[in-house]
Amino acid sequence: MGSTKRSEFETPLVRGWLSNSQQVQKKGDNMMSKKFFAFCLVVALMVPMASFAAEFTLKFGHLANEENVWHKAAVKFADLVAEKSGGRIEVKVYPNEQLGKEMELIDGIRMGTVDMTITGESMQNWAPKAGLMGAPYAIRSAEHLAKIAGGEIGQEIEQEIIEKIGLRPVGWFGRGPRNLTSNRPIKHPDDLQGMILRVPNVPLFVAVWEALGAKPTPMAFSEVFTSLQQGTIEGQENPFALIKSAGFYEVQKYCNLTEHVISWIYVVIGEKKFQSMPEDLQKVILEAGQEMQEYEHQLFQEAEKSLAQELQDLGMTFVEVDKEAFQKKAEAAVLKALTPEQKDLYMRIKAVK
Ligand code: 2Q2
Repeated sequence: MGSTKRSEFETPLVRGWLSNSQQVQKKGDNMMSKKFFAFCLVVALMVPMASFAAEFTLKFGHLANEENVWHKAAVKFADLVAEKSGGRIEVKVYPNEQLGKEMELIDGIRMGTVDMTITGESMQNWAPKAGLMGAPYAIRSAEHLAKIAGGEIGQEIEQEIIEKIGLRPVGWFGRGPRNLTSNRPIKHPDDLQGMILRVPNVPLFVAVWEALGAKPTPMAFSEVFTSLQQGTIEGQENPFALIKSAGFYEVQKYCNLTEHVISWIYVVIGEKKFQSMPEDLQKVILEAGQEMQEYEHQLFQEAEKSLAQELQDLGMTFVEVDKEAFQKKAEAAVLKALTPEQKDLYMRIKAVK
């Protein structure tokens, strides 16, 4: 490297210091002394940091933005963990898929480059039972959802997620119904006619929307807004909360009330990372997860009260759909797509009163 290239440490102050110290040195020593100075600076900066460093630093990435209750709950988790562990665990939260897309984060946790994320039915790609978290028209209401996610079936799914993916759920968040947004009203499956529709990477969603007559395209969440804006996709489907926080109302006129999926989502930590922690810190993670879940449930319920009105105030037109027609076609497609083991679980979900 030529001696003309300035070191990043050469602020005016440093340059003054360097030129003074260089006066007493031979010309050939200049590069060496600059490098040595930079080295000393780095060491000096690192020493105090090292003495305060946490024993475990957990990188927690997710797809929602700072406005979304998921993010607020994630930040709450980080605070709770810091407090309960007396600073021995630090959780760094990265919103907006900054740390990677949902699928990349799952891979990252498996490889050990990421530690935590928020994920749900996309885990179907590794754990078949997780696909049932988002089976269209299986869960009927928030009450039904709480019985499934918080009951035996939820535990069974959590167990499979730990065993097959190596992700350990530390809390779950209930979600509002998923609705289809578009730039033309969709009242009946017949109105879809080849509509290019973004879906998350969930094989069951692809199968169902194909059967309904659309052209479903799996895509990461962070790409949806721009793709809608540019018209490479015509619609997407999500609960009110993400439609609002991601600003989809700016690029979609209609919110068609299909309410096709009522699901929940998990906050997960890599099982290997979790098992590498001493027992007292594992307890901290699980306790903080539980408190985060309660905190999120409150925030969620509060937000849900006004989201429909807010989206309409922001310019979206709500469309009542022929839900029976959607449900009939979707259910037939679900039954066709499921393996016998998945079908058993689907039936058990539906049978819970
Ligand atoms: O549309 C999305 O990307 C989100 O609603 C979620 O990521 C979706 O529900 C699934 O990918 C969850 O695993």
